[in-house]
Amino acid sequence: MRANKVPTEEIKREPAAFADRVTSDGRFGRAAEPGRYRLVVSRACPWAHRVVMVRRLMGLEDAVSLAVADPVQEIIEGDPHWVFTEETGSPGGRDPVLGVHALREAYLAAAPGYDGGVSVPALVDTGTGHVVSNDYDRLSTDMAAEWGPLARPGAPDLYPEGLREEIEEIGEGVYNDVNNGVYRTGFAPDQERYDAAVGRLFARLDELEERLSARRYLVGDHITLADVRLWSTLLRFDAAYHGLFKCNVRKISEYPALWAYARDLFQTPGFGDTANLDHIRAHYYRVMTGINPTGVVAAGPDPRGWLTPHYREELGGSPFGGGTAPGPVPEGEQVPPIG
Ligand SMILES: N[C@@H](CCC(=O)N[C@@H](CS)C(=O)NCC(=O)O)C(=O)O
Repeated sequence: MRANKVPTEEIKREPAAFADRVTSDGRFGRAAEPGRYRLVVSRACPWAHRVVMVRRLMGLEDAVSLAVADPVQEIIEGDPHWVFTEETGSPGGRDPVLGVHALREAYLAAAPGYDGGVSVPALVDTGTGHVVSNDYDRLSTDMAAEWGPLARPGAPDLYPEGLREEIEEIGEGVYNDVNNGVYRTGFAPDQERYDAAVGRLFARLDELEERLSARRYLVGDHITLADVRLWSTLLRFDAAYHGLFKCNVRKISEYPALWAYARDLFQTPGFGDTANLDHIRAHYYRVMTGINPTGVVAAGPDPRGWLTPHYREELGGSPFGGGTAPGPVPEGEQVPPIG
């Protein structure tokens, strides 16, 4: 998909080009030595956001550092590219640790001549400057389940062994119809494919609405990866997908249970304190000129709705199970508060 081109075919996603696995014991080749890896993200990107949330929920901030790209990609050789800029906190327009302006430099360092997509999230080895993984799903599950010894005391079990099957089963429908469904809807090349995608999206949201009417979290009775995966799309829905992607049968704020669930998580440490709605709006509306040629950014909705009471405690469950909430967001990683 090229965000700045008018879509002519259905969106296709390729397998991740770099998929080295990093675990605390290094059993797949790379060990998660503290300070060795840098996670490059955009606050706008829902796939990167999952890894940002897992990193924070697990307390891996000291183990793996964070580089935040400008939400508005720069056009380099005709394609939008993630870059570091002064405006978004990178002095001289370079990431201070990796020394690069464009993320693609780390891709090219790892694979000279590489001409595939350059995406976030990307895990970069600070020793070599090489990207080692842009596999967002593996990065989030591995950080949740394989970085244990580096995690904070009280970190939740986001991927409990006994619930993995259910998490993956829910995740498949959420991925196809919601996470990727909003992109299939927004980049539909014709009416027929739009109708199919938008129909599946709202059928799945209706089903999730019912499920979440009776239970606080998607699987089990505390936060799991299933919630992280769904929430990153819910956060962006009314601000970007509803208007720009024509996902406008309903807003999330018109679904009583889904909206209360989304607010509950927003107000839980690890979720809302990693959310930047300005970056989200700027990225989607300004970069996706194939479907928004003027690049004009929509103003709404009023973000203060995220802070209203949700009353979801009444359903039972507790966000961190036997664990505890993460502490304050580290200096330099704060997002602008709402309101
Ligand atoms: N690369 C992954 C997902 C990550 C992703 O799509 N990231 C977007 C931002 S939300 C990106 O970096 N796109 C730039 C590109 O692929 O050229 C996939 O397609 O499965």
